Amino acid sequence: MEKMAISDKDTLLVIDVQRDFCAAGALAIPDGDAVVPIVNQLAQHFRHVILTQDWHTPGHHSFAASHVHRHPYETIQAPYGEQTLWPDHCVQGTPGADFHPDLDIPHAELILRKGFRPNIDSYSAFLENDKTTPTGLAGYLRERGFQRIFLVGLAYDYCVRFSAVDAVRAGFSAFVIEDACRAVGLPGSVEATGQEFAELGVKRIQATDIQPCLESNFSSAGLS
Ligand code: VGL
Ligand code: ZN
Repeated sequence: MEKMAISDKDTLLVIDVQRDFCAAGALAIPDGDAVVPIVNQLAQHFRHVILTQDWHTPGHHSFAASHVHRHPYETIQAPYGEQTLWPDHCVQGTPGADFHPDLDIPHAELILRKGFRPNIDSYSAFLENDKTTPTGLAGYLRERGFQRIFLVGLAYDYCVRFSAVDAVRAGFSAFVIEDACRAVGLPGSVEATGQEFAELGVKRIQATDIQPCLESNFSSAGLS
């Protein structure tokens, strides 16, 4: 495919590149750390970058330990529908909730926190898992005039998936840069992600499909 030139109307949405999703983290995603250099490099080609941060209260409803006789990766019926249970992770203000120490995107313009309501999880950067509570991101993106959203980060089959799908539903074009993502990989989760992307028109691309921006390094000091 012809390389895609990135414009001022595009934004890179970096999903949950946090310690707890990387090696030795509480919810370590296989090979999760591998996205960091790829994301750092990609971010050089985008003037506009947004980071998301999974940001749970202690004892969050999505934690298996918050429910009696429940184990991580089981599914429960929440008032808003099915909810997978996870190990305690990304608790507000803890080291595990920090961004990966090697993530290097000083020009990121917004850090959007999600999953901070004790009784609702939020995989998507747009809508919480009840599918109705907005995070405000769609309004932010619209107000700033962004049209195309490029997604990278963790995890491909959860937060990247739900964010990409909701981006399209909110009227944006969504491009998931697949080699800049890694998956949790629960049974069927990656296959379901590909299927849903195809159904909804989320496009799947590779980092090499992005036209390198030759004119400037956006993270360098002095950029207006
Ligand atoms: C995520 C499970 C629980 C993710 C967040 O970032 O994909 N997955 N919380
Ligand atoms: Zn979470």
